[in-house]
Amino acid sequence: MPVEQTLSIIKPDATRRNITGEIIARFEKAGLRVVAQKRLTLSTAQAEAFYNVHKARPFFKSLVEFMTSGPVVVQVLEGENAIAKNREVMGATDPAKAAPGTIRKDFAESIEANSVHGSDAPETAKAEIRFFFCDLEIVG
Ligand code: IDP
Ligand code: MG
Repeated sequence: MPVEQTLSIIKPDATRRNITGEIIARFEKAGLRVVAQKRLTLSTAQAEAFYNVHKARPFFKSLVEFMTSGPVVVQVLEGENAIAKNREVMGATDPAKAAPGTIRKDFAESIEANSVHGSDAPETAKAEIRFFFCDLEIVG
């Protein structure tokens, strides 16, 4: 299986509850390695740009407000099949539909405040990593 990198965000509902370590442990136990990481607060313009693909969706404004409501931890995760593996560990978008043992099943507060983001394909992973990190900041 190919070694991939994917962009992960630990969202404001999780930083507020001080559970970033528990979430990172889930990634590490699944064989994903944190090769870049920083904590920051997104501006409205940054959150709008990051979620631009969803700008026509009814939840867009609320999503941007939520994502700017507190700090996030942005990370590059690396490992075999990292993009799909991360999505598996995260669970479905809606915690009510997420499989047992997934991050969203165990930690998400709602379909919006669902604790984590993960890239969904190689092209989006590349663009989302570049959105937050330069090459110097990614250390395998
Ligand atoms: P994903 O994060 O599982 O890839 P997307 O469909 O890409 O899900 O949606 C991006 C984010 O938008 C979700 O993680 C969640 O925070 C929010 N979101 C998605 N669908 C809804 C909804 O129906 N209501 C409110 N927020 C939503
Ligand atoms: Mg998505």
